[in-house]
Amino acid sequence: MKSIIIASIVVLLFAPVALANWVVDEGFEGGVMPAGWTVISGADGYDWFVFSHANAHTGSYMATVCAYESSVGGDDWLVTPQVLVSGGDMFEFYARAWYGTEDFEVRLSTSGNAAGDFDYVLGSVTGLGDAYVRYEYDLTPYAGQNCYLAIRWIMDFYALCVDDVRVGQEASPVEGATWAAIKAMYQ
Ligand SMILES: [Ca+2]
Ligand SMILES: [Ca+2]
Repeated sequence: MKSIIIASIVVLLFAPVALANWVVDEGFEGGVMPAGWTVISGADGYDWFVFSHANAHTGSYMATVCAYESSVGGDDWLVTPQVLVSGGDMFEFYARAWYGTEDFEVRLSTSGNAAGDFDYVLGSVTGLGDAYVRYEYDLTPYAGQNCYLAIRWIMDFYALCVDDVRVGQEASPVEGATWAAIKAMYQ
């Protein structure tokens, strides 16, 4: 009985820690661009959109963008909702080329969500092939700031596919360790 009471107290005390989780966790399974997301097209009028295809990383849907003319295509931004960043937060996603290879940048804005606001380049990828690769970026340097994250496609062959975009962090494992430590004290 004592252990049940202690366990209950521990759960109550540490529930907020356990709830710390992804602020954005988007697999695009709603079938349309989710509320709060923004897309910015280059000159060709082809935008990022949500599409059902076997190229999805998980489920049926992914976000994708294509272009048919390299002269005007491939300056296309997929922008997350605004997120208040906490220390230890990550920006992660999966990306692949439709075929051939594709190039893209990963950018962050601490102001607005227009293309010119993304002053910080978190990563620059060239030659991504047609198998999914997981990318992750530590957002700790931006803790305490309201940020937008963007994937800016730079056309190489034809199209870029993105799925399972997350901002934040996994539920902390700390509560498990604390629980064990407190149980040990009373046993
Ligand atoms: Ca998906
Ligand atoms: Ca475009």
